[in-house]
Amino acid sequence: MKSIYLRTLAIVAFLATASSVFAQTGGITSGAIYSIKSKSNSKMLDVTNSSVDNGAAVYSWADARSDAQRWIVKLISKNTYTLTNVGSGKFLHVAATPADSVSIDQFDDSGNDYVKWIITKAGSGVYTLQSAANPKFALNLNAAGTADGTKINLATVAKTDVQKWVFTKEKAQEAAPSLATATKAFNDWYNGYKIEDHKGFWDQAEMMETVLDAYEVTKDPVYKDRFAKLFTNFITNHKEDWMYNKFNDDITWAVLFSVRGYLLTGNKTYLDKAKDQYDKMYKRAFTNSYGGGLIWFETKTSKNACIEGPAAVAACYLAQATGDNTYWDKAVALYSWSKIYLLNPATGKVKDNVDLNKRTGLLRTSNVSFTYNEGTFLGAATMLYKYTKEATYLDEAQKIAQFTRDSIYRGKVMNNEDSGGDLPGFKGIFLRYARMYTVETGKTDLVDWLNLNSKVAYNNRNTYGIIQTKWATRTPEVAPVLKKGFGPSTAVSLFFNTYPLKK
Ligand code: 7K2
Repeated sequence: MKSIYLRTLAIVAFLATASSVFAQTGGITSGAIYSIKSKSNSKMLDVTNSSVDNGAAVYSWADARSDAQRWIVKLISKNTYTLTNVGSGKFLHVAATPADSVSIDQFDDSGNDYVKWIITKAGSGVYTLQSAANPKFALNLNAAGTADGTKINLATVAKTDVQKWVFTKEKAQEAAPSLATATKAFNDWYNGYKIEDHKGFWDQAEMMETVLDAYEVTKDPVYKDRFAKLFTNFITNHKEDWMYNKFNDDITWAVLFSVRGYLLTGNKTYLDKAKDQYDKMYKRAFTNSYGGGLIWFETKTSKNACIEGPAAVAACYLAQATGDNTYWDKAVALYSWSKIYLLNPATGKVKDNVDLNKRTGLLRTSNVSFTYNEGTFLGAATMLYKYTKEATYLDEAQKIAQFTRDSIYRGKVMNNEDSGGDLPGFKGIFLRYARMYTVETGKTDLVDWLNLNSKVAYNNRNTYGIIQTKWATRTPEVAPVLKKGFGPSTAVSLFFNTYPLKK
């Protein structure tokens, strides 16, 4: 999807034509894009967390080549300019009546002097910026800070390095979501975390699904080859028979990469594995307690959305792959049972699990909902709609999609599920089914929201190109290390599952 990139170019072209009547500050091309670096700490003038909101603070951060660190500099009158952030389209803005220590943020174009800056040359490529609202005050790096996140504010004009800014002209670059940004993010993640050396079970299974997502949308054989290696490694690490693992959900996540692997490549080895392990899992997991459904962990009593949802989806895929209609029966039964305890069809909320209250003997349903469960039920509803043509499934799929967007995130960028071993990887699972829902039903209600998530997440990458699972928070400058790639895989899933979607 090229539209955001083209929009940036269009803004640049528009701004470039508007200016030439006034005297320009030497070396500044009106309408061009610049990165702006503090001469004091060599870090970038950057919008906090790549926010697209009015009032977001501007601070100083390591150069990650993010569009949140690039500014379109436009001449307004003699030596006076506005600076528009490329990531957000908002203006560099004085947050209150100019005075010492007043904050700098971004805001809509007010047209007044609070968004205007007098730019003066202070050396080769080096400039000072005084506020047009009161030129006694200049753009200033607070307390000569060197840490990422050092505040930018106003201070009384002083000709020191904390008020000197190095301007570098930059070319427009692609914004996410696009194939190019997805590919870059994939490589930085996959190589940075050495995903092929990772020995995990369910987290590895879901990262393998992300590799399949990349293959499914690009058809690039490089991903097929990577998946083949990952599959071989998985068997080496976890043996041919996975039943030693008592988590029924773990088996099912691995069945998902196996059956999808078959459907996308035609490799029969993957299908044989999927069928064998699914059938064994189902046999040990199904019980009649609470009227049906699958037990999450062999020796526990709870029935969890994280097994019912994936098992319903896997059954749909197995039915498609084998032509054996009893898998459809299983999918319908698991979904129908889940509607009693876990999926609220009126709101689209998927609750985490149902369990026995050991004291009262009554059932107790947890009230918490996670993105991965919203995702697998979105997938199951979509696949069962396609199979049965019953509009109820479509209606429920739409409710689930909208619940996730509106009730969990209020239409904002997804910025949670960051703590604990498992949670950081959940959102990547949701995204795969968000694409399935959009492509298979033609419903476009998620598309704008997913594009927003992609753009902000990509602009929040660190200098290693890594994006942590909190997509609305700038990724700290920590070198990727082995075994922590699950959280950062979610942005890769986000990009590949979003860029093909059209409104
Ligand atoms: O309690 C379950 C589930 O209901 C809940 O949503 C999540 C998050 O935690 C577990 S599921 C995570 C498991 C995935 N399979 C392998 C296990 O190691 C892991 O606990 O609270």
